[in-house]
Amino acid sequence: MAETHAAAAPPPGMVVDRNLALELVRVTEAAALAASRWMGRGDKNAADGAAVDAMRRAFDTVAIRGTVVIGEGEMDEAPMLYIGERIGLGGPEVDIAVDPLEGTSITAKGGPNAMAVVALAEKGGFLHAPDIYMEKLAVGPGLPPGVVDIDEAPEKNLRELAKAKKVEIADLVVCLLDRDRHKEKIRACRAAGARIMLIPDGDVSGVVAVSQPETGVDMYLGSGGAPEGVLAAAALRCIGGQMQGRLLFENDEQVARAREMGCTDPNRKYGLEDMAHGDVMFAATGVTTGAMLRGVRRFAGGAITHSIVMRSKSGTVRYVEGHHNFATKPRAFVA
Ligand code: VTB
Repeated sequence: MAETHAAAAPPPGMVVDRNLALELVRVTEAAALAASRWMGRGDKNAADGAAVDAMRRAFDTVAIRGTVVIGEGEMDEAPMLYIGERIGLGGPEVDIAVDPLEGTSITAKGGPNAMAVVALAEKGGFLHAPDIYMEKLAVGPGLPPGVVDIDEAPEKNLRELAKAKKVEIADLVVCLLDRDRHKEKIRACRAAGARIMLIPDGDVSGVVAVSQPETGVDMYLGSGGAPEGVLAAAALRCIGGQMQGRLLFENDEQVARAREMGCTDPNRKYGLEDMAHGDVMFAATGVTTGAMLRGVRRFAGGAITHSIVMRSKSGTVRYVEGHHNFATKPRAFVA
């Protein structure tokens, strides 16, 4: 009898989505390579533009039918990777969240922690967050659910976190963006006895740091971009940890805009699953060296990149070191 291979075929979508997580790395590598040319050049817009352009081109080689839901802005304000833009070669329908260069100012100044970031979810998996501020609170994995809460004062959250981790509050480190608007939170954390780590920009890596013991960060606190909040939530879905977010509105127009995008309750407290649910993948490549990733190292004819890629379904976290030869690399990926 003729042998049939049909029975051995993988379930629909399986091979495709297994490969996708790793393919995303090529997209963040391309953006990081392009942005790295602008490191320390004092021009954050040029750095961002280079990353966006390279990431957009790299997406043309990925086997997805993607829709950008967290992107560079509205169609009329962003030429590429705008919200609603369709990207990819064709394949499974997925939603995409991007920050081609998280830390444009850091890159321009040659500071730490800048990276290119992409997350992917099944259709409808991401909160469609408008580009406004979000209040954020995050702690790492292995803690009792609800150990901290965005509605509690920093003192109380620190007390509960110290208890759960069986340490003193003085052992805890809280990471916040270095902004005047965080003065009161910083004061409260210090008054409770905690130590503070202030970062200049880049709160995606600030939030993710809570899930990486080697960073020494125990809690992330404060307001930053809402789109960055969704990207950080995608990462924590894969690597573990707890996070809550709440949109911060400055005027009625922002409330209306959020409503249009599906955020109908302005006071809603978003949990991890509300921001990124289902099978989620996350990839990031370092542009400048930080706690999580090494920056791009360029040399004659090539460069080395360092990336993280992870997936919520399997929980596998991979670090990928890419050695790029510019003489042989396809054009879409050469910075
Ligand atoms: C953060 C940070 C970004 O915006 O979300 C921050 O992660 C928040 O806005 O890298 P402010 O700078 O206004 O505080 C960035 O700095 C830039 O998008």
